[in-house]
Amino acid sequence: SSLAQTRYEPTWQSIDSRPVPKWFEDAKFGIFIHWGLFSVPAWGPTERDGVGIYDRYAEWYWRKLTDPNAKTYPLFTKFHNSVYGEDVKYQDFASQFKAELFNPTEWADVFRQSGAKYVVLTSKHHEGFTLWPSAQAWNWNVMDVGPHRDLAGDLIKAVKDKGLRMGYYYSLYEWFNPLYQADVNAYVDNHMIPQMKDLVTRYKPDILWTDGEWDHPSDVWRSTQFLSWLYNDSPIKNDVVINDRWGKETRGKHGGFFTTEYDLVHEGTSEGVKFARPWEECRGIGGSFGFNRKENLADYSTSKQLIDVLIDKVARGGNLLLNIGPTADGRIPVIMQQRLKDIGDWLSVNGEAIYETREWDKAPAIGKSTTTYFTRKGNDLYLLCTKWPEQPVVISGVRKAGKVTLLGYKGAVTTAARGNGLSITPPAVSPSANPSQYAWVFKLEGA
Ligand code: FUL
Repeated sequence: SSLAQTRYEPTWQSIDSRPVPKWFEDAKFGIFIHWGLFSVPAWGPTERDGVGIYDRYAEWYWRKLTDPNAKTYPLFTKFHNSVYGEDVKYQDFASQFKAELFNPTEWADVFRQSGAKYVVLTSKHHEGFTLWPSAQAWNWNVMDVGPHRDLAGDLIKAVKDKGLRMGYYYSLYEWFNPLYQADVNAYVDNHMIPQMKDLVTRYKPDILWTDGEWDHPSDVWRSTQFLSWLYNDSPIKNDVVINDRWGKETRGKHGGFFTTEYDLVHEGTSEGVKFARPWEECRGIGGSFGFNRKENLADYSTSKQLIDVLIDKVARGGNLLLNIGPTADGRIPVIMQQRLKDIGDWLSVNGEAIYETREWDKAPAIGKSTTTYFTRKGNDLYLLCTKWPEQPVVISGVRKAGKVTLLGYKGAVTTAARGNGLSITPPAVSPSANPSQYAWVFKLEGA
């Protein structure tokens, strides 16, 4: 292919010239998995404690427990000392991370039934503990301690066997690695780059989702050198997708797709921002990425809210990477499975309005109170209603359409020309014939 003939230089200009492989923009919905030693205490403050978004991340347990300057330090020390005792160190959690109930095939089934097209697993979070047998993380990986099993390798195999794409989250920085603290260049050369190359060559992931980039500029991380290898010489050079977290100056500027997180881009919000590249929003079902046992049902989004978020992101041209936090013993919390199942059931009827679609450039601006969204695919336009329309919906800019249908419903849908637009009259659907309880999609063929 023409992709294979291009040689990329270790500069952002060259790296940025590679288009994001189309499969990623077509996929629209993925599952993020935060799993690691933080899944053992599985604890952090919640919205009810009055803390901001980043302070609800239970995967930050180690850092928050050891940083007296952190706002939430008193909460973490109180919890830790009373539950585990002052003498228990975070490192001691490694022997309690056993994943004894982990069944990768069952997980992959849950993902497939959710309608997600890709999965991203934390191969190594900021704690530095690896979910694969990394030679660079001696005695600090899943084979040497804890489960004594290659979690990252077993999962990618099961997920790919079901026909889904899979990739890895990888944190460039590590909170407490002595090498990182003593000599960042040695860390990058002898630890970080070899680890990333090992992940790529060993498992051939479809995505490399880096993070922890903010601690140094990309030249310290040698990001463009690594990426030119990835794009030119690695076994995944044609299909691999990367994000934008490759140095303190790169987010929203360089790399592959752009990332938002609970609608934040660093400290700013993504509201109203038009991105120059494909992008992906990530967030949890609750307020944390790592499993947080302090959360209760009120902290979790409902299936309705999650489907609304998916529609909102896709209508804006983005993807949704929805996070789950498995337990240390290897289970996906049942309430999370239930949310994924509801999304999957909705997608099994309405997925054609999501997958492989693009933003409709004539769509009215999306705001907080929007309940009618649009996507397009080929000659077809989709109208996605997050509230059942009691009145006819007028789509301005569309004069006529061929067949108009309500997805999942057999009856006819009445349309009429109205000014410079087309009005769609929602049919009188009996509750038992209603294709959804969450969101409804009208398909306008040849619009
Ligand atoms: C952030 C990390 O610090 C969080 O823990 C989480 O992994 C999120 C996806 O990225 O920047």
